This record gives sequence, structure tokens and C-alpha cells, in this order.
Amino acid sequence: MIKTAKFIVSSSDVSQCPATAEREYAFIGRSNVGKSTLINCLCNNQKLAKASSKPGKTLLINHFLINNEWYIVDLPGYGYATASKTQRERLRTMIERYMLYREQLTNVFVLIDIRHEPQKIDVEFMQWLGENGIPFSIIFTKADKLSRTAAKRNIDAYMNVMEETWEELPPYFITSATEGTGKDEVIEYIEKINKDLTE
Ligand SMILES: Nc1nc2c(ncn2[C@@H]2O[C@H](COP(=O)(O)OP(=O)(O)OP(=O)(O)O)[C@@H](O)[C@H]2O)c(=O)[nH]1
Ligand SMILES: [Mg+2]
Repeated sequence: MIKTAKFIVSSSDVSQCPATAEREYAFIGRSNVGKSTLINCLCNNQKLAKASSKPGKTLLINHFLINNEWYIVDLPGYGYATASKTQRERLRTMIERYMLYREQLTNVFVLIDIRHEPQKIDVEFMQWLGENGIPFSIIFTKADKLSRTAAKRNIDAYMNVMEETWEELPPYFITSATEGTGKDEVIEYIEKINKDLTE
């Protein structure tokens, strides 16, 4: 259960992230997929992370301390089409350096809009995580935008594509920040990892 969630700091590079040992869980995905909104939903605080209907809202690495025990990290989105090439490159470097060098990083949640077919940028990003040995799970967001049947159909199709390249499929979750769907599952999953790793 999340009892307290506190914004700690925004950083523009992994070298500036908090010098603390607590484990962290990062949320990544295309711009506008709903990373910041989901974090607010998990933490029961709509004002914690800045969200917007326009893509390109989160531009820094944001650390939120949860229950004084672990961190949630909100990251900028990738693949923000209307950003300049320089801006996209800068964000890409920020994200990659964080993923590669942040030792506290315990799991990455890759957010995918449940309405979309597999997109090259996401598939390649997960491939990159795999190549670099970074553990990740998938979160299908905005489940309220589809019927249950359509959601299931899309997820099955997505996982079928994943199966072509992955021997073992990553765990996945289905969420809706507006309805709170999947919230408890994601938190329980994180808490279980924390528990298993401290035993
Ligand atoms: N219907 C619905 N809308 C959502 C959901 N999650 C996010 N949104 C909307 O999607 C838009 C983008 O949300 P953000 O949380 O700012 O997205 P982000 O991934 O953090 O975007 P960047 O920071 O720009 O990378 C906002 O208008 C949200 O209200 C959801 O579960 N359901
Ligand atoms: Mg954001």
C-alpha cells in the first residue's frame, strides 16, 4: 500500500539523481501514453507528477519517494514526433544513461497505449532493455478507452508479436488511471519484488 508519496527532485542527468540506496521503479514509454497520470493514480495524488493532454510534458528525471522506502521515477517520453531532433536526441541520451547507469533501478515499466498495435519504437526499446539486461514489465494504459473484449484482443495480438522475439514474455498489467483499474496489481507487484529482494 502506498501511504506516503513525496516529490524529491528533478534531474537532467543520471549523475544528478539522489545519492540514496533505495530501490527504484521507473515508468517509461511514448510521450502522452500516461506515465505521469498513472503515477498520480498509484499515489492517490493528482498533483504529484505533472501531466498534460499535450505530449512532451515531462522533460526531466523525477524522483518520488514512496513510504520512505523506495522510489517511483517519472521519465520523459520517447518518440515525441513534433520535438526537434536535438531535443529528441537529448531526451534519448538522458533516458539511456539513466537506464544503463542507475544501479538502484530495479524494474522498468514500459507503458503501451492499449489501443495501439505494436509500434517499432516500443518493440525496439524493449529489445534494447533486454540486450542490456534491464528487467522490465509492460503496462497497457488507458483501458477505459476500449471494451473488455477489444482490450483482450489487442493484448493477445501484442503478446503474440512479442513471442516472435522473446523466449520468455515479460509480465504485463492493464491499467486505467481514470478508473483505477490495475492500480493494486502494480503496487503489489512492486512490493513483492522489494520483499523478495530483502529476504
Ligand atoms: N482516458 C484516459 N486518459 C488517460 C489515462 N492516463 C492518461 N490519460 C491522459 O493522457 C494524457 C497524457 O497523460 P500524461 O500522464 O501526461 O502522459 P505522459 O506519458 O506522462 O506524457 P509525457 O510526460 O509527455 O511523456 C492526459 O491527457 C491524461 O489525462 C487513462 O488511463 N485513461
Ligand atoms: Mg509525463
